[in-house]
Amino acid sequence: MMKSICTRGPKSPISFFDDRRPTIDDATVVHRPSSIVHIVGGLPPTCIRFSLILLAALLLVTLAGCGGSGITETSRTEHYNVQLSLDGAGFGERTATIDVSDLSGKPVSADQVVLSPVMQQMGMASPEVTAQPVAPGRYQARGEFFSMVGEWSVAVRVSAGGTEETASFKIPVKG
Ligand SMILES: [Cu+2]
Repeated sequence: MMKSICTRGPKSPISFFDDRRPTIDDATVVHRPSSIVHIVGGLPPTCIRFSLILLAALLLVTLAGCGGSGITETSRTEHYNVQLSLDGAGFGERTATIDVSDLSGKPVSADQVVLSPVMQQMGMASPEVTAQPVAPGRYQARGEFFSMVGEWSVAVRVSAGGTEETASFKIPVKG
């Protein structure tokens, strides 16, 4: 992509991106003080813009691909809106933040909020974790919720005023 848009004559600084063998001309380009600014400075403006967009896109893909990015999902039960935020949907220890509000948006102070990760296709389950209150309507739990790549479902059981409601979340785990 880069090549088709950016390629000009063989002596242009763009020859960086060519995969042909280096020539003397290329060598002089390569051996110039090669700061990013220097390289980018030699490109036509459309190329610079395109390169920056490409760079940003690559960064996003990289972040999303390694399970390092967070996930936030919401789910409604009979009386509550429940939001589950995970700092990542991969293996290892994760932090889950659960926000519980009533249908008018007021934070719910629950007696207990329990997180229960299950992988239904395989009949697998991770240990349940009781979340601790950290702010009005907000609960937090840490644990190794996921141990396998695939679709997990996380049930969040909210107990308040003697009744219990369960919010379900589908979490794609990438490992
Ligand atoms: Cu499994």
